[in-house]
Amino acid sequence: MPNPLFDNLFGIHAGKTTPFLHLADGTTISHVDFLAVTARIANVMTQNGLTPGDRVAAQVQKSPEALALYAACVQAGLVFLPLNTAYTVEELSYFIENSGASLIVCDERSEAALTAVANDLGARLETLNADGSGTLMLRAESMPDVYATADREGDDLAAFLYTSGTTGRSKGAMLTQHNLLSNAATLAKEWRFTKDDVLLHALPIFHTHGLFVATNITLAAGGSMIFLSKFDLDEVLKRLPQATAMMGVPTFYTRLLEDDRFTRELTAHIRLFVSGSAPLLAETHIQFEDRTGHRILERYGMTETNMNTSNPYDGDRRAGTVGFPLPGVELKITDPDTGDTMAAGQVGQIEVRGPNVFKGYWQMPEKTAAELRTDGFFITGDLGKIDEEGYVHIVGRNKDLIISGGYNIYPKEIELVLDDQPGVLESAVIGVPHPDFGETVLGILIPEKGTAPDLDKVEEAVKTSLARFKHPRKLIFQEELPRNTMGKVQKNVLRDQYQDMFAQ
Ligand code: MCA
Ligand code: AMP
Repeated sequence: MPNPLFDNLFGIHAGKTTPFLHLADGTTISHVDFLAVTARIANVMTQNGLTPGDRVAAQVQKSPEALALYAACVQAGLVFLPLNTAYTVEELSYFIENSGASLIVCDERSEAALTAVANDLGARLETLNADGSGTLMLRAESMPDVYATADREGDDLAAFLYTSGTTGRSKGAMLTQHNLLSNAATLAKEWRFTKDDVLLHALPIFHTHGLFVATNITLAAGGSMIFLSKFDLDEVLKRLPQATAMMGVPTFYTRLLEDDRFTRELTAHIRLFVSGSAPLLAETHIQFEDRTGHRILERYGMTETNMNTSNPYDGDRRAGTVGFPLPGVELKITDPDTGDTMAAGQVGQIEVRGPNVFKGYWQMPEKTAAELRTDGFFITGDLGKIDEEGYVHIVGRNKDLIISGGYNIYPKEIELVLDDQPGVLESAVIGVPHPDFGETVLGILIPEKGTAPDLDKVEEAVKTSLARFKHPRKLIFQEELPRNTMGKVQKNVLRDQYQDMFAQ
């Protein structure tokens, strides 16, 4: 029975005893062993009563078992919903409830807090810890290591990835099997991945970059991964000589460049460095080439679309650009007011269409209609232009978004928490340049007349509600916010005012 995503990424490796994952402790996991664990987990989920189309919400540390959980969801036809390990229980509750998950998989440490959420929903709960322990694997051990792969069509859902919005409410982007498979196949080909590739994988696996771009491409090409639990500079430097490719957010590359051990010799075995998720400064690109002789290949994508553009593998990888639309992807620049296509060289909003573009937001038809046109073009919210040679440049954002170390942060979500605090009249959250994270979060508080909000209490409230990476790195008071004649807060004025706040 067909299941395109499983068959083409996982099933094709049946019987292969060659390594799929190289772990930090020097051991490896073969494709055969990985598939056996995958089947065992799929059996646990079926025994839990899950059937194709059900959602599985997972907030688990990066581990081979966590990756097998993703594979098992694909094999059993379940919709995988990976969640950032930094999310608070408050944030998680929303995602779990909104998605109507039938199974929650979490670290033992969150079990108590999430049991109530699971009970409310009538969902099952299994635990999976960083070392592979927990109820999920305990039950998996006694399960058969084969599983009758669920029948799926290309248009069936494979994953939900939650992405925040300018209104502060997160939306579940529905990605189909075909969205994921078509993009993996295109990228593997464009970036010349083969079975001989060894990808240094230091990204988290709860986002598009680490899960779909890095992992799916490696699987599509039949290569292997040095699978590190996180980006640890020493470990990455140690493992680079064994890898042929690496993918990262710009912070990975600036951190490497800051270390003298990062040399041309150390990267001699690598054939490709890829950067994305946030803008790579042209100066980082140039500095990287000077140090290593490698030109980083920058590409551009989104949760809703997977990857849209890429600099060329052969040809000029141009600093400050995100290259050309991928084969099968149409990209146009339109006037944000009229939607009309703009002439070459002019700046407008970026719209994309192709097999990579998601199906819509889960149970949010109005939001889907606002961003996904009936003709299939998706309005990305990014501002850009196409130059005379066809290279796409991203020049800004038409959405209020901060990208810190590759994580997206929507100011509205933080402002809602700040505005709620006693003594706070209103607030504005902005992104300002940061040497390590690219951008970081600054919170500006306007106190109510005659009051002085308690900063400790404000910080405590932020901590309870929001993941650590969203916390303002600094909170400052101001008497009032700059506004235009329409009364809209002029965040550009604030950004200019505080742009050197974290400068080195
Ligand atoms: C960790 N912290 C952060 C971030 N990461 N704060 C702001 N922004 C971050 N990105 C917190 C930590 O909890 C810690 O808190 C403090 O900041 C410093 O931590 P540090 O040890 O320096 O951080 P780290 O653990 O080394 O992590 C930094 C990182 C990581 C390696 C850059 O954030 C990372 O792996 N980022 C990749 C994100 C990613 O995969 N994005 C792809 C999204 P405390 O001070 O309390 O200790 S997919 C996407 O965007 C699209 C589709 C695309 O195109 O790819
Ligand atoms: P996400 O919501 O995590 O899917 O983030 C997608 C956003 O990240 C895009 O809309 C862009 O604003 C940004 N992004 C991704 N890749 C790049 C890149 N190479 N250069 C600039 N911005 C990027």
